[in-house]
Amino acid sequence: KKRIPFFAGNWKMNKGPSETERFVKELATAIVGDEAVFGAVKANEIEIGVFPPFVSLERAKSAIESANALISLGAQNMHWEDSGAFTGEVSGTMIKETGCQYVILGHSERRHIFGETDDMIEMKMRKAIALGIKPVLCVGETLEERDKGMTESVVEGQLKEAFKALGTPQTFEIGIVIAYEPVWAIGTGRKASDEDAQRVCAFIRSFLESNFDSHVAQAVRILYGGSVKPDNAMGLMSQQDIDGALIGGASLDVSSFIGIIKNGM
Ligand code: G2H
Repeated sequence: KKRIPFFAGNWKMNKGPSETERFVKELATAIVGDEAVFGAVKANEIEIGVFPPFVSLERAKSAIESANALISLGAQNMHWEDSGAFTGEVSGTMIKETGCQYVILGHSERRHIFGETDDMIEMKMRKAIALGIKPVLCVGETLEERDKGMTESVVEGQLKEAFKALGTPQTFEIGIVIAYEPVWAIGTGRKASDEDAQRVCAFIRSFLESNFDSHVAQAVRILYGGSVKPDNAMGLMSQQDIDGALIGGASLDVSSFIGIIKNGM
């Protein structure tokens, strides 16, 4: 695979500033302490990223800098406007100022618990790209949709909506990442089989090929997310079209996060 595998830890609503600082230090030490992992990160053969809650981003940034750690940073969400009367929201310009290179958009918990619509996600996609923040766009079907054989049509619909106004292949040069997260596999311990995950990720790549071009299809990294653990990372990561993992629960602990990276790289 020519694409650089990305191991992204989505912390969800876990770790405030102090815990974040401790964790990032510990993670940096673990990365440096493992020759294979450190060598690969330094050579730009793998990428490791963390996605803390908003209030912990700044602390994460300074801990990453002071440890000189090669860890990418992202937020878990953002608003599509720069500022204004949007109580409780945080803008893309703000997360950019705190040092985020990435932002997760359209995570299923945002879609299902907080009612985020395809339209909102599309506006966030456009804003993130305009600001130079790389979106990690999440797509995936529910169990009901899967049982009805609708996986591909649901995923295709979500992709179509998210990329609606992003018509040209050049848009992708920023480094858009797509994460396939079957909703029924998230935090449930029920990972999709390697073959199922591969099939949908290949479908996503073919969507990129037919809607943009083959260069985009070959360049975009597609991650799998949903109950990734150290013992299932190898099988997933050896699939042709899976270029990394979006890891929730198992990214909260340094040894399991490193375990996934080591087994998956
Ligand atoms: C899916 C994933 C991270 P978990 O949401 O985005 O979480 O690994 O806990 O299933």
